[in-house]
Amino acid sequence: MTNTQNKLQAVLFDVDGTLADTEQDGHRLAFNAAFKQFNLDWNWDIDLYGELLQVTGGKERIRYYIERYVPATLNKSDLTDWIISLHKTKTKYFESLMETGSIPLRPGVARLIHELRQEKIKIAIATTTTMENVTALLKSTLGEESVGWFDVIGAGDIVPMKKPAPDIYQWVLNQLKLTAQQCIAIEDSENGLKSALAANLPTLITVSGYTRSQDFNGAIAVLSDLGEPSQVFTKIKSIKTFDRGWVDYRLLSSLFNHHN
Ligand code: XBP
Ligand code: MG
Repeated sequence: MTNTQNKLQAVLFDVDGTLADTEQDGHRLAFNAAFKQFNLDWNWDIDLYGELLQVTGGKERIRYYIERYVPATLNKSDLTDWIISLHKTKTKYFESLMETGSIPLRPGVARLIHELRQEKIKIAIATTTTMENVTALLKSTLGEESVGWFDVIGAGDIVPMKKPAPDIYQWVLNQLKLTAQQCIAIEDSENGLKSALAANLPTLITVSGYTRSQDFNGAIAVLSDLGEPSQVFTKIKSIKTFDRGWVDYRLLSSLFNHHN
């Protein structure tokens, strides 16, 4: 089964919730800080933000919030530009927050990235968030040079349709010049899983703060996290049994071969 034709060639990582738990104490706080700067009395608390997360993309999320909770704002003549500028301010706050180093990578993420690089397996990113945010997170957690470790980074508005549409994964696969059958995606959310599956990618889920109770039908495995030898993952669902409690290249390859 493991000739080069069907050997695992690349791992495609989602960012928010997968590399780091950025939503509750990262993006949410940055949105609220931007609202304050714009003299808005909006406050996205933890529960409300959980509801708003069903809409991927910050600008799209702001628009959804306006439509549902503050529809009078729809009368603004320059609404689209205003949302863009509010979101730019939010991005600045998110970048500053990342610079403080307050959001760490999730268990096993750094270890797996280092190992995949050593094994010469391509690594890529497919995310809804902006390139500025990806860069800020990578630099603060893995170091200045880490952005260059990724063969492809697909982020934000590079495709018109955000997850759960398959566009961002298809864009990354095109850039990698690989097929979905040569790769694995790692995701944390139902929207992310839908997006990866619609691009035909076998997908491993590591659940995150807001996504624990979502529907992960179709995933090749659902785990608590990527695990470490000293802090093993909990298996929630899997098509196969594991001989270890941390996701490494060997475990990913065996999941990949089992799926193919
Ligand atoms: C991430 C998102 C993003 C972030 C905010 O989803 O939905 O919208 O919450 O980022 P995924 P921006 O992990 O599925 O990619 O404000 O930069 O859009
Ligand atoms: Mg995610």
